[in-house]
Amino acid sequence: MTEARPRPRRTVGDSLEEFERDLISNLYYQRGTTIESASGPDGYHTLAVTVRDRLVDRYARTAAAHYAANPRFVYYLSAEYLLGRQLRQNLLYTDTERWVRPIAEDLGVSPEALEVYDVEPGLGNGGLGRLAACLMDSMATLDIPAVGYGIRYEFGIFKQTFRDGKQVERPDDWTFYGNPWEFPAPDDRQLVGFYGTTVADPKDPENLRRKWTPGETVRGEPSHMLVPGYGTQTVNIIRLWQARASRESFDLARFGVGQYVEAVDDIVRAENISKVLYPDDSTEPGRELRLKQQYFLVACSLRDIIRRYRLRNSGWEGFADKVVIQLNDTHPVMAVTELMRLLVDEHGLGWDEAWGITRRTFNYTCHTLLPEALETWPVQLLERLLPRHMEIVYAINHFFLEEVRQAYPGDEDVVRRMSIIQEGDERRVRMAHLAVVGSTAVNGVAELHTKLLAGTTLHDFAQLWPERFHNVTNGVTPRRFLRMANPALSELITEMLGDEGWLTDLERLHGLGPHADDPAFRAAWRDVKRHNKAGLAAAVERSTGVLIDPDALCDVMIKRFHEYKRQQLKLLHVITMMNRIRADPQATYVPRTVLFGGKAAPGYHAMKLLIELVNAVAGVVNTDPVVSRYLRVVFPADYNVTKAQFIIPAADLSEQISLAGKEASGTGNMKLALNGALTIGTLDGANIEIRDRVGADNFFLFGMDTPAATALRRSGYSPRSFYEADFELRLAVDTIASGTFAKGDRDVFAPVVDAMLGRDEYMALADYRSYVDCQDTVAEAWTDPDRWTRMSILNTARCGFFSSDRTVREYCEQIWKVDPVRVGEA
Ligand code: OAK
Repeated sequence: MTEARPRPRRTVGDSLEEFERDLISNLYYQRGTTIESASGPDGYHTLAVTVRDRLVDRYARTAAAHYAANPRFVYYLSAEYLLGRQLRQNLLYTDTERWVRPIAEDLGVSPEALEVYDVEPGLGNGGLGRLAACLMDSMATLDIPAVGYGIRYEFGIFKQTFRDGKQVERPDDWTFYGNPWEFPAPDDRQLVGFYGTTVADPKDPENLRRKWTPGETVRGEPSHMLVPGYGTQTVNIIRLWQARASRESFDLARFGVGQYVEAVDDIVRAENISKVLYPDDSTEPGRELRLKQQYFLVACSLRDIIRRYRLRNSGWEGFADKVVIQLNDTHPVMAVTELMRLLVDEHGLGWDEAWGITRRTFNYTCHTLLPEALETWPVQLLERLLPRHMEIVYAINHFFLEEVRQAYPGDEDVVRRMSIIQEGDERRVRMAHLAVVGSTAVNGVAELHTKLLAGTTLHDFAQLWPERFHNVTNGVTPRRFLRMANPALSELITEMLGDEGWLTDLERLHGLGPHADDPAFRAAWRDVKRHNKAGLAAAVERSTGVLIDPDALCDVMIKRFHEYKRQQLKLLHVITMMNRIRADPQATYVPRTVLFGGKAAPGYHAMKLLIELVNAVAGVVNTDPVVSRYLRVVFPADYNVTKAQFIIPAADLSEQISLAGKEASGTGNMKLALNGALTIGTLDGANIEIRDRVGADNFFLFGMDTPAATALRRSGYSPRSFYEADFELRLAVDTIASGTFAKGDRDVFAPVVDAMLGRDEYMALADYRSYVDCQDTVAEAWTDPDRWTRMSILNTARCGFFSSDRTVREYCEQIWKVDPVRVGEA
C-alpha cells in the first residue's frame, strides 16, 4: 500500500452486526478456520484484523486528505518506540470496544483471555522510546500530518527474569506468532551503502562535491504500524525499517561446494543491522553495529521522505516548507550529513543552498544531562564506515568554526570547546554539537533541563544562538495512561465532569478540584483506588507468590535501574523501616508495600547487583514474621508498558528521587500523579513543574536542589561523613555489609556498600536523612485518609498540563509550524 495517492474508498461497516459478520468472515478466510475449531490465537488474530480494517479505512482517507492538502509534514526520527499493546487501544480508538464483549461472550470467550496474545512491541528502552509513542499518539489525535520512522528490531528490549534474585536476560522474539498490526510495504524498499571510498568531482574546484562508492550495500524493507488519533479520523503511521541482504548476497558458488555457512555470510551481516535493540539506556557501548543501525535508519528514512515529497512537489526550494524532521536525541543525527550528501552529491545543489535547506529542515530534542549519555563516535570508525559522511562533517565543522571565530575573535578556547570534533588521543565526533549546528531549533524536555542545557552542557551554543533554544516539557497520553490503564477512575471522572471531553482536553480535569472536599466523591475515589490495588495484589501474588494487602500504602518505584535515579536510596529507606520494626516490634507502623519495577542494562554490573539486592531484601522482609506485618517488598520481573498500565493506577506514592539536576524530565512521574498517586520527589526534571501545579501541600519534597548538590560536590563530598553522623543510615548500610541479605555472606553485596561509602556518585547518602524524614511525613499523612484522598484528587485535577497533546501543540507552535489537516468521515 502506498500512502499518498487518492484511491477508491471502501468503508467497513460501523454496526455491531457488520462487525460480527466481518469477524466471522476474517476467521474463515484470513485465518482459515471455523468458530468450532478456533484456538485462542485464532480468536486474537481475527479480532485484531477486524479492528485493524476499521483503521485501514481511516488511514486510506487520511492519505487521500493529505494528498489533496499537500501540507507540511512532521517526520519524527527515533531509534526507539515503546508502543505498548495495540488491541485495547485500537478497540477504544475505533469505538468497537462496546461490541466486543457481547460478541465474545456469545462465542464463549472473554476479551481479557484474548488480550494475553497481544504482544507488546518492545522497540525501546525507556523514557525516550515511550515519549516517542505518546507524541505520535497526540499528533494523530490533533490531526497533525506526521510519519514516525524507526527500526523494526527483530529482538526488542530483552525479557527480564530473575534466577536466585539475579537479573537474567532472555531474547524478546516479539514477532514469533506474527504481528497483526503491521503492513509490509515492499514497494518502498531502499538501498543503503556502507564503507567504500570517495573520489573528487572534477567539475567542483572547491572539492565540496564528491562521489561515494560504497563497499557494502544493504536493503531496507519497510513495514508500518498504524497510529490512530483519538476522537478523530486521522490515522498516521510509524514506518519501521528492517535490514535485508541485497539480492546478490547469496553466494551460490560457495553453497555449491558445500560452504553453507560462508555462502550466507553477507546475508547474516546485513540482517544483523536490525537484529537487536541495544539494551543500553545511556552509556555508549561503542559498537560499530550500533552506528550502522543509526545510519541505516537515517538513510532509509530520508530517501522515503524525499520520495514522499516528490509525489506532490518538485524542486528543492520548497523542501523545508513541506518537510520538518525532528531528531529524537542524537541517535539519528547522521541525517544532517546524509541530507547534505543527497543534496550536494546526488542532486547537484551548491553547498550553501544545501546547507540552508538542511538547517531549516532539522530540529533536535535532547533527552539527557548525563555526560556519558552524550554520544560521540571515533573519527576513525566513521572514516571507515561512512567515509563520505566524515568528509561532510569536516566541511560542516570548517564553516561552523569560521562563524565561531568571527563571533569570538582570538578565542581559540571557545573554538576547541564548540568544535564538532573532540580532539585528544582518539578524535571523536560530538553528535550533540552536530545536531545543534545542523538544526533550526533545539529543545530540552522540562524547564529545569532546558535551563541546565543552556547553562552548562550546551552553554556556548546557547550564547551564540540563543534563539535556537526552546523548552518543551514532556507529556503523556491520557488515553493510554488514564482511560485504558484506569477504567474505573476514568468512569468516575466522566461521571463528575459530565462527559468524556477531558480525554482530549485534559485541563478539564480542573473541574474535579471543587469536589475534593465532597465526602461522597472522596469515598468513591478511595473505592476506585482500593479496587485497582486489589487487582494489582492478585496479579503480584500470581507472578511473585507474595501476598500484599490492598489496604497498605502502595509505594511504587518503576523506572530503569540507574545510579542517578537512586534505587539505592529507596532501598536504604526500606532497610531503615525494617530495622525500626525489628528494634521496636510493639510500636505501630503504617503498613506499606514497596513495589520496584525496572531493568538494568545487561552490562551495567553495579545496577544488576542492586537488582539482586532488592530481591534479597524482599526475601528477608517478606519472610520475617514481625517485619512482614507492616512491610512487604515486591519486584515483579520484566517491567514494561503493559505492566506499567497495571501498576500505575494502583499506586499511592510515586518515587521520583533522582539527584537534582540529573533526570531530564521523567514521564512516569506524570503518569503516576495523573492517576492520583502523591509524589515524593526531589526538585528535579518535571517534578518541579508537577509540584508547581499540584501545589506544595500536595507533594512530598525532600533533598538538595541542583545548586546545593553542585556546591556539595565542589566542596569535596564525603559520603562517609554522612554515614558516620547518622545512626539510622549507619545501621542501614551496616545491615547490607553484615551479610543479612546474603545468608551471612559479607562479600556478595560488598560492592554496593563500597560504592555508597567510596564515591556515592549521586550523593544518596547526603539526601538520606531528608528522604527518610520526608517518608515519615508521608506515613503520617496516610493515617488521615480524608486528607490523603483530597491530596490525591487534587493531583489528578491539576495534572492536565502533562498531556502529550499540550506537548505536541507546543512543538507545533514553537518549532514545527505545522497546521492540522482534518480527515473527513466516511
Ligand atoms: C536514552 C538514551 C540516550 C539519551 C537519553 C535517553 C533517555 O531515555 N532519556 C530519558 O528521556 C525521557 C523522555 O524525554 C525523560 O523523561 C527522561 O528523564 C530521560 O532520562
